[in-house]
Amino acid sequence: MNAYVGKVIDEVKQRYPWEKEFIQAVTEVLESLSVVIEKEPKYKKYKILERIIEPERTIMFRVPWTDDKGEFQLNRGYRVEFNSAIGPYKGGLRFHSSVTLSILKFLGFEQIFKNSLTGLPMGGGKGGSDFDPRGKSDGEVMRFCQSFITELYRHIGADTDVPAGDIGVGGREIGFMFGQYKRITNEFTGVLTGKGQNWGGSLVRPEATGFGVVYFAEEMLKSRNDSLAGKTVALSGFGNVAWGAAKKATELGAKVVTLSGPDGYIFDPAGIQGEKIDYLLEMRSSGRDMVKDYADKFKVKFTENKRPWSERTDVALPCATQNELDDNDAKMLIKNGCRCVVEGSNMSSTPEAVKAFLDNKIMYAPGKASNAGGVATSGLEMSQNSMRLKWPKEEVDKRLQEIMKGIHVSCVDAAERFGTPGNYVNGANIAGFLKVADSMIDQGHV
Ligand code: 2IT
Repeated sequence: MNAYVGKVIDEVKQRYPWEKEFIQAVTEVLESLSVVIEKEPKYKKYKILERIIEPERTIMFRVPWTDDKGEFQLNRGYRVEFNSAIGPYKGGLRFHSSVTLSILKFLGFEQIFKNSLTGLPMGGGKGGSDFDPRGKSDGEVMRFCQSFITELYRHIGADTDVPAGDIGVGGREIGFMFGQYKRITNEFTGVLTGKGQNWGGSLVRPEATGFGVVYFAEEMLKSRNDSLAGKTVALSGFGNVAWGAAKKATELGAKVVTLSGPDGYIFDPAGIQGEKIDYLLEMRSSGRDMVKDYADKFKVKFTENKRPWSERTDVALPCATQNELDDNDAKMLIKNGCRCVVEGSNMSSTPEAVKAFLDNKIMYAPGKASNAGGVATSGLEMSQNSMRLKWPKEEVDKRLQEIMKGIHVSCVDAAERFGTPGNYVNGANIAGFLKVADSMIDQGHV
């Protein structure tokens, strides 16, 4: 590893020793950049690495709300405005009990490179709260969202910072937050994406992350004269990303056989298709967060407290959350003949799992490349909002497909140009970095 890169990684570890996920994300990206730094001394001269790993601004606040019994409740709210070199901060909000500043810094950092890869003018940001929507009533979720925005509204804006959904934040939450933002500011603007179809949302945005993952997988397979048709797919999660991925993979002729939740995973040998895919939406809106409901309804195998990676499949699409696929899982997948792993969640695989994939020449795509379809379509929603018009479904889907193809080409080209052909990790990190880093140099030391 390049000495400057090593020094910057060591400094992050010393400065923020408790930020485990953030250190993991920084280490992965910076290791990929070693070869770029060797070739291009300007990045060291302008201290780009030190600057790019420090958020431009971090907002932390308390979120008071009242539950249905009238009791006072309190959560912590955050927005990490990481990098605005190529556009307004853009990235989702996550509401989940596991949310910490480390998680949001890792997600915001990944978002910088992901957004750059889309080719659209979007900077990187992420936010959220340790609020857990599970088991909460609509009224409680609304009061929480209103309180959250009552603080956050002053920091965001259509040309400043445009949040969207992530885990625990879907159409309902975006609606409540948009309503409160509009009420406080007296402005109807594209300040959030993932909006409802009647009030500024883009068609295909709900499906976009999952569709994009599958379009990317298809591009990877195509580069080896192969395709998804006839392949068996292991999918994890059952939320928004898994839903879109199941839909599109099935449409392209693959058979999706697993789903997972916090309670375990299901195996459906007949394939998750048709009304079974629609049932994912019902499971999600029930707020129970249990995939066992699927097994009970469709009478298939449920395995408690396990992930689906021990099943024999050709392709794996992890679509649940970070570090959901470890060393052992990777080895099991490889042993069982899986040849293609495409991440739907952010940083799905641990560093050891990634190493196992690369060492074994598995086609592996990191989330920041393969799940960029979600934020890309958010970018398209912003464009439509600015123009005050709405594109038909076919137009949005066509643009999404083109963007995913473009990201695939960027990754392949950068990997090849910097000496590691076929390595999508290096390709994504390098291609995403160059545009942001050069923009930072152009704009001076700010
Ligand atoms: O991780 C992600 O890219 C998202 N949660 C979507 C962000 C967005 O602004 O649409």
